[in-house]
Amino acid sequence: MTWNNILLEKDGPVAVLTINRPKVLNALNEETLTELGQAIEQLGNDSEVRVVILTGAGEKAFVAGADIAHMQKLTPLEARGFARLGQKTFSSIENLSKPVIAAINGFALGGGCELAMACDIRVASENAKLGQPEVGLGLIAGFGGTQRLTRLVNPGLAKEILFTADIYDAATAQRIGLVNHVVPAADLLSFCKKMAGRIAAKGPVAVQLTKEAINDGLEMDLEKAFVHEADLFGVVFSTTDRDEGIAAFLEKRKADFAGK
Ligand code: DAK
Repeated sequence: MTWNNILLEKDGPVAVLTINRPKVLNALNEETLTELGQAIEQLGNDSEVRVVILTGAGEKAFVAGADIAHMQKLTPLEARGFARLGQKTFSSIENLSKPVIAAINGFALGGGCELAMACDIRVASENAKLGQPEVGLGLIAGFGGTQRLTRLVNPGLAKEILFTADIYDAATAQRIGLVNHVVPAADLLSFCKKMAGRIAAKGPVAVQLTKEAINDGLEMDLEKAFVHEADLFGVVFSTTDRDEGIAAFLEKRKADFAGK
C-alpha cells in the first residue's frame, strides 16, 4: 500500500514508519491519521516485522501537533470524530503486538507528544522539544494526553505540563521520565535501530506478551495483574520459542526464534 503522508521502510525485522509532511512540521490531519492507522494494521499483520520505529520527516520535527489549520474548520461533531480517529489510531499503536520506539527528532508538541506517549519507548534527539500547548489555543489535549501523560510522569507534573503549556527541552523531558534516552540528532536513528535489533533478537511472543502484561496490568489492581502475568507466563509455555530459548541456553548457542 502507498500513502501520501506516511513512509514505510523495512530492514529485516525492523520497520521505520515516517510521518512525512515536513512542510507543516508533520502536523496530523485526518488523512495522515487514517494512513498511520492503516500502516500500523499492515505492520501488525506482517510476520517479518518484530519492532517498529516511528519518526518524523525532516530535521525539525517529530510531529508539531494536530493540524491547526485543519482543526480551524471543524464543526463540534467533526471535532469529536477527529478526536476519536486520533484516539483510535494512537490506541492501535499502544496495542500493536510489537514494540514501537518513538525516535523524537525535533518538535513533539500537542498531538505529537501524545503520539510519542502512545509508543512503548521514547528516544529523543538533543534538539527535541516536547510539550502540550493545547490550552494556549483554547483547546484541551484530545488524543489521550491527559491520561497517558498522567500515567507516564505523575499527576502533579502532568497537570503542570498541561496547564502551563510550557515547552521542555530533551534533557528535562528525560529527567521527568517523559523520554528514556537523549542522543545527538545524527545518532538518533542508528541508536533506535540498534535497540530495535536487540529486541528483535529476543523471543517475539515473549516480547508481545510482556507488552500485554504491562499495558493490561496498568488498568488492573495489583493482585489481578499478578494473576494476569501468571496466565501469560503459562501461555509462553505453549510456544516453540520457549523450547528454542531454553535449548539454546543449555546448548550454549544463540537462540533462533520463530515467533511461534
Ligand atoms: N498545524 C499546522 N501547521 C503547522 C503546525 C501545526 N500544528 N505546526 C507548524 N505548522 C506549520 C506552520 O504553520 C508553518 O507553515 P507555513 O507558514 O510555512 O505555511 C510551517 O509548519 C513551519 O512552522 P513555523 O514557521 O511556525 O516554524 P518555527 O520553527 O518558526 O516554529 C513551532 C516551530 C513548532 C514552534 C511552531 O510551528 C508552532 O508553535 N507550531 C504549533 C505547535 C502547536 O501548538 N502544536 C499543538 C497543536 S494543538 C482534539 C484533537 C486533537 C488535539 C486537541 C483536541 N479534539 C478534536 C478535541 C490536539 C491538539 C494539538 O495538537
